[in-house]
Amino acid sequence: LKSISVPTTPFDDQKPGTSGLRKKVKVFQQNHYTENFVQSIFNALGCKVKNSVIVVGGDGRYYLKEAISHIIKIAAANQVSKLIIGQNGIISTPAVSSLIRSNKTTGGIVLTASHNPGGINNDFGIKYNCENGGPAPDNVTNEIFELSKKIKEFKYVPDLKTCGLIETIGVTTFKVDGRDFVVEVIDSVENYVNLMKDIFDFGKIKKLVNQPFNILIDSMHGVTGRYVERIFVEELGADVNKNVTHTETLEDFGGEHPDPNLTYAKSLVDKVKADTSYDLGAAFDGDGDRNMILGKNAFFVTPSDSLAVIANNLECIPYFKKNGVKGFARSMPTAGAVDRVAQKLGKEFFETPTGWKYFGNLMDAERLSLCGEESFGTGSDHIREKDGIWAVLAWLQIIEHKNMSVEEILNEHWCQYGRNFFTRYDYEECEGKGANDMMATLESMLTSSGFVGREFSSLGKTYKVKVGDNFSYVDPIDKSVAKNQGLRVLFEDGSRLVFRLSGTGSSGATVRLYVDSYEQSNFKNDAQDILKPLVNIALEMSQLQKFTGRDAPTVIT
Ligand code: VG1
Ligand code: CO
Repeated sequence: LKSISVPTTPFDDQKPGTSGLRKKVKVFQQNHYTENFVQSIFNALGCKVKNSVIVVGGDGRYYLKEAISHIIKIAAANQVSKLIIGQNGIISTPAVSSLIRSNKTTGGIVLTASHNPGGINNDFGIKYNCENGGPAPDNVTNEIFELSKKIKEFKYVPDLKTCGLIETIGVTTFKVDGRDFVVEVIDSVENYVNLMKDIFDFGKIKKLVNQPFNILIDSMHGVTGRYVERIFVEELGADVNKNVTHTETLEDFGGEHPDPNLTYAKSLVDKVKADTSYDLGAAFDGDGDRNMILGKNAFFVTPSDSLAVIANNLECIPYFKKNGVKGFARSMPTAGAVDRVAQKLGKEFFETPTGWKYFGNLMDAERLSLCGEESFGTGSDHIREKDGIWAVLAWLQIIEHKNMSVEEILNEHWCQYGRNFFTRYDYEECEGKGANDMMATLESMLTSSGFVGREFSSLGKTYKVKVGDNFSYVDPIDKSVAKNQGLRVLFEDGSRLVFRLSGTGSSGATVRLYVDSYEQSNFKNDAQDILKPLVNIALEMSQLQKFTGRDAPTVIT
């Protein structure tokens, strides 16, 4: 086979966001759009591409196969020596991370738009992960963007037949320009299942699941279906009819948002509420890196609390017994429950910008073992992505060890540490200008003299401003700086308001408002009630309704 060079013209909108390039499928389907971006990734890798090995996999959404076909033909022409591809192109995001690490590959290409809807009218995404298994850091994604704006040609092997190539497990070798080019199609789950067996005590979890401790695991028609069937049903003995649901991966996720929260995973919430025999409910997003944990009666565990509880109970998980526990971290908008655990256990603690890529350096430097985000992300240094199934297994291991219910574990935790009440309001797909103007106006107010010390009141509660800023982060390892990571208002009693614009949306602007406060009593109160005064203050301070025209959020978590 012979490679050719195809002349092309650049697109100006290929800037990767919080987690890769995410756009509507129809954008990726434009002539040369996908090819340009993939070639820009290889151009950014430079001399690392020749003889490289790259993992390729995605969450099963619409356009996956076409994208992989382009990737194969472009990789072959760029002298990549081998692609490791999941059967039918399917690999969860955490499993890609694991495969990169266990095969010591050059990197991986993850094809997902995560929790965004799929299908011909919805979203697709391409993300590059580096040799540590984590999302490429800002300097790499910036380089990819710069190159994408200047691209003049991409390399391609038009005659390489990709039809049927990734359907069966096995190795195919092609001769391209006189060199060997290998496509290895692998079982999507095996490597990941083995990793989980190394981390957890499956024997004990199996005993719990057969006790019977009744679980309901919802894959939301995303990529995790096959992982759930293999791990929970085959390995841990769960009942395929009673304990798992929506395990068939669909190109459009059944027409829903594959996002595990109280709004989009409502069918799980309703089922666990209606059937009180369920002791734990869990759901994952499209690509399998997010998780939601529910207890009996759909008792909701906030991701910020989930992280803190796992941090407080790591000793019952064999992986941490063996490797020890280094530091903890959370993203800035995540509520500070884990901070208190870190303090009590004498562990180093880090507060990073939103997005998993900021945890990788700390893990590689062996300063971080466990981290999480308020957006239903939890994970550890076993890989370099957040990991939904891992989080559920961690919870089951803890429940087995403590012999307590989910709610009892939370109550015990709050009694010991106090409770961080947290909520996030999302205003999805606002008009861009209004959202940007709101942020700019708010920023100038927050950073003006006289803002610190100002008092804001609502519903009989008054809060005094301690800090107002735009969060920036200096990576402790490589000293790189990430600026403009979210507007923060910190009050003297420890309560916080955070405003950010999403970096994963594919159209318009999504405003995220994060609100949290810390209480040492009234643990059983409803978070929405407790936080109402702060929410009112946030809306007033930002003039959100005036700028965006929205009088209510699209999602509350
Ligand atoms: C969102 C979340 C962030 C998460 C990111 C990727 O980003 O807020 O915490 O890391 O999605 O998650 P943003 O910029 O839209 O707020 V996923 O599950 O894509 O991998
Ligand atoms: Co995801």
